[in-house]
Amino acid sequence: MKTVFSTTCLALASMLILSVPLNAIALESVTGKVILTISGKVEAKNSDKGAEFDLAMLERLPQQTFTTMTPWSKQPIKFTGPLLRDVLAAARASGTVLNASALNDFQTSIPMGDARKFDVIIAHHMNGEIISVKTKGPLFIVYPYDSKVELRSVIYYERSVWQLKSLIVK
Ligand SMILES: Nc1nc2c(c(=O)[nH]1)N[C@H]1C(S)=C(S)[C@@H](COP(=O)(O)O)O[C@H]1N2
Ligand SMILES: [Mo]
Repeated sequence: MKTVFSTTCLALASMLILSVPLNAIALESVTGKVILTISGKVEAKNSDKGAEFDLAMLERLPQQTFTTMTPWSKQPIKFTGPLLRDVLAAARASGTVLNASALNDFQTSIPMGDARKFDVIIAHHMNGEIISVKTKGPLFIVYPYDSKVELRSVIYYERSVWQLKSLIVK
């Protein structure tokens, strides 16, 4: 009886040890079109390239919505998307800098600290609609410019990558 019990305990314990970390590390596989690839220093990979995301995966993360003035319009714009820090956490990214690239080949570096300090989002909806590539989509890195004076500067406007396609974590 004692042996059966300890064997069961051992089996349960090893199942826990094996399954918990694996579930925590694994990133679900992509079923739709890949719109964001995070490579470099990421631990949760779902492809050779790194951590790939389709729209549904980004929409399953907690969503933030804010309305802010921007350099792109005279009217305030409502943006919705997951927090950059939550997307990075999903990819288990650790590093100091993000090298962001856009569909139009624009590139810029974003300090990782921005994701912690500010509620930066990777927006996939603008004024309640999917963002078309023509209108700076499908993904747009947006800072809550109206929430802090310091964010209304060219430093952060330049880091506001529209048509975002990839992030390399350095
Ligand atoms: N994809 C993409 N994102 C970009 C840029 C760009 O050329 N392509 N320009 C950056 C710069 S330098 C600024 S100041 C802001 C505003 O650029 P815009 O007025 O040309 O849209 O977007 C940033 N994001
Ligand atoms: Mo700029």
